[in-house]
Amino acid sequence: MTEGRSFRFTHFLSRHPARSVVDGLRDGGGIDPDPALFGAQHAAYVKALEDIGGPVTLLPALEQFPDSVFIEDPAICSGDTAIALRPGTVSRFGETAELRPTLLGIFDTVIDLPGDGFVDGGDVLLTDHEAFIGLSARTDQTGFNALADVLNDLGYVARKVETPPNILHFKTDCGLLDSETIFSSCTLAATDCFSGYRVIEAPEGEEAAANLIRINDVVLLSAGHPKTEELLTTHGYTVRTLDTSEAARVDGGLSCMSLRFSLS
Ligand code: CIR
Repeated sequence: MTEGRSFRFTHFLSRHPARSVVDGLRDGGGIDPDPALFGAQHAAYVKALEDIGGPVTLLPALEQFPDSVFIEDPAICSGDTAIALRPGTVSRFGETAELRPTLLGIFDTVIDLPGDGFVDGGDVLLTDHEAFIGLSARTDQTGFNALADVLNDLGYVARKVETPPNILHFKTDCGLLDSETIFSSCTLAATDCFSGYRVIEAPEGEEAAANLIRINDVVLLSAGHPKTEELLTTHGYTVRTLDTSEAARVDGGLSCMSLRFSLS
């Protein structure tokens, strides 16, 4: 049963932000996140996952990895399978090894990304039958080839996308709304990478809203995007907003802070 597998989830994995998140990677400098406020926003995020989805396995902070709260990047999950990835930036290389034992305890199958290419989970958007994989500063062609093969065996056809420059991850600028519909920044949508899908574009000035996540019957949206909230509500989606100001200070958003899956 693959219908709806891209947004119907029963379980979640998340990792508490470390105090070292103040050293998290970010484009162009910018002020540090406040670890206490980040912790509070993360707790609200976890609560929302529990409310609309199900149990969240909350892993402890990893102080040696400032960006480890962004647990989406070292792995991909689909059904009873997890794929342990190779993140494409040196300070995050070790996150996969930290996460792997947890994956082994949850999933029937854990596949290590074959070869020596790099993929960040933030560059992969799964629909029910396709996998959009964005080449980026973190995800390379070798990684794409390896992941495409693995995902093919799980019933996904891979689509390669050239993520426009200045966009960190493919999913920085898009999110799934339902099996046929993708919410995207105008910049990403203009590449025509979503042909075959209905696309709803982020209103002008609200591009950061694009990193939303659909979980069961609810769309989680970053707070502070009133035009997007109204647009999505008008389209019939049930929207819940969450404050992600501290994640945004280190280039993170809603999708990066959990792995979402459905166990049989
Ligand atoms: C990084 O640059 O790796 C982190 N500061 C942000 C990662 C955000 N992850 C994501 O969009 N999937």
